[in-house]
Amino acid sequence: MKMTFRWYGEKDSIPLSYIRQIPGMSGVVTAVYDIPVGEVWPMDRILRLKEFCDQNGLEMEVIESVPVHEDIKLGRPTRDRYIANYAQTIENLGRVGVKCICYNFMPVFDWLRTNLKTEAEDGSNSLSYRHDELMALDPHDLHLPGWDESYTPGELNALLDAYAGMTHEKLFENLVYFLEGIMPACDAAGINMAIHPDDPPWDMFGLPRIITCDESYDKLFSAVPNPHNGITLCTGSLGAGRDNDLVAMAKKLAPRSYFVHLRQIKLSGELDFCECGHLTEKGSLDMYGIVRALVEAGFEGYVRPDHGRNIWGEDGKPGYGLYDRALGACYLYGLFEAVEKSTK
Ligand code: CS2
Ligand code: MN
Repeated sequence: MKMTFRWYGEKDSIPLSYIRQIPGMSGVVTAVYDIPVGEVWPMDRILRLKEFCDQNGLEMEVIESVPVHEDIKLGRPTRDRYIANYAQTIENLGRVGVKCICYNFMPVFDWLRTNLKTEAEDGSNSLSYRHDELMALDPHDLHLPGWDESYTPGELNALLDAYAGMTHEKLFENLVYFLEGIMPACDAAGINMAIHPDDPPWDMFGLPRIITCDESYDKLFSAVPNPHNGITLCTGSLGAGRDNDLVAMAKKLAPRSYFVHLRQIKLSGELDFCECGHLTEKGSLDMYGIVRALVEAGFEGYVRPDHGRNIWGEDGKPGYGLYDRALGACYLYGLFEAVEKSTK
């Protein structure tokens, strides 16, 4: 296992010099953030990022994310150009030693929450989701904190219209088309693709979501068996799905899990949840059981603590402050050490 930490590049308020001081850190998970989605990441930008990491003694073997252009998800004729660009970015990243690329295939929106600062009894705060509140929102006029607000209202409406009639089957076919298009570049570069599950793992505003449960992965691997077609096992995303048994999934999916996001959530009601500290006793997910299942199944990929709370007066980027993720990293590192030593 290699423990990593997400770093939002030069604009991140958390310096790499702090990240390297977190015990057990092998590297950071980062990205080039200011190239428009769909365009090739130029070599000089990638090298600059890599140089920052090198200077701070941190590896840059995982990229999160190289975003997928909506035209690819929609299956528009323009997708071939974007897929070729994506393949070129893979080639460029391979040249600097990147081994794994995290991406997602959610239409229009990435993760969705209804409150970014839900107060807990101990005075900390974190992200939470209330299904009734989300359903009351109008996707055409959405003002949700945290989600990608780079669309203008006009663009957003046009995009939502373009998805009208999109089915799960069609979206899945478009994912397969994309993967088949980039697998040769992954083979050549030695890079594993790691699809992030949908968060939360159910349809949103009538938009289909297709990476939500165990069967999604059976379908994914049988459609594209190439071993470079892998996954990011995100416990907090999948864990909101009440039928998902994360310990069983970790065991089964370990060989294709090149990247693992360990995020803890506390479930309530039928679909609601609140993110919380990483410890097993703090939430609904058995972190110890998940780590044990991964280790026993021979997992050797990258791990990072996913989404921390705001603690100690920090007012961090939602889910991505320093303190609680650092605590999470140490706790998770300890779980891995104990399980690895006891299973030898
Ligand atoms: C991440 C996702 O912050 C998060 O919730 O787990 O945003 C993730 O980076 C993307 O979905 C992966 O493409
Ligand atoms: Mn995640």
